[in-house]
Amino acid sequence: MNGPRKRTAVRLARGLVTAFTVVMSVLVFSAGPANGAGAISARLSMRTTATTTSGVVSVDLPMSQHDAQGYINNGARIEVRCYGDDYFFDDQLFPTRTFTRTTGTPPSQADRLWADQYGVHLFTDISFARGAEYNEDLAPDNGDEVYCKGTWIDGDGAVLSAFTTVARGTF
Ligand SMILES: [Ca+2]
Ligand SMILES: [Ca+2]
Ligand SMILES: [Ca+2]
Repeated sequence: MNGPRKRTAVRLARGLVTAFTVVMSVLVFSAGPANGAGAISARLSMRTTATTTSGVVSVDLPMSQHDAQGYINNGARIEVRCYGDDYFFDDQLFPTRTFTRTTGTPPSQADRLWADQYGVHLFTDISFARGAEYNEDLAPDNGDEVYCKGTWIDGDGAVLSAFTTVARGTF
């Protein structure tokens, strides 16, 4: 190989090394925590039949599907607590429910914790007999006010929480 062509080849090789280094840097950066959980939202809808009251709670954390699946695989969980809204003290209506990657495996359809292109999602339908746990004000003509809190705890212990709005009815 003569002089100029050899220098061109060396420049090309250096260029390839530089390009490879840049790509590796981007990959390492995107694998870090910068793109993880930063926001959380929670919603509640109450449904009643003559005999049953159920609280349908959903919790969402927007992030990439890659991060969402990574968090779930590494032990992230979502805890759901529901409260009766009162003037002085909002008592918790039933023990804390915890949802993990094993939640919602068949045959359960009522509880699902999953990752998709929009982030991490929880859906759960928590039912009790009507007049039982969700009946937080006991006088016969007292309606009930229920809200829930969704708490995200990732595998490293980082916590994010969100409250739902208050649902009102005779639960
Ligand atoms: Ca109340
Ligand atoms: Ca109450
Ligand atoms: Ca009541």
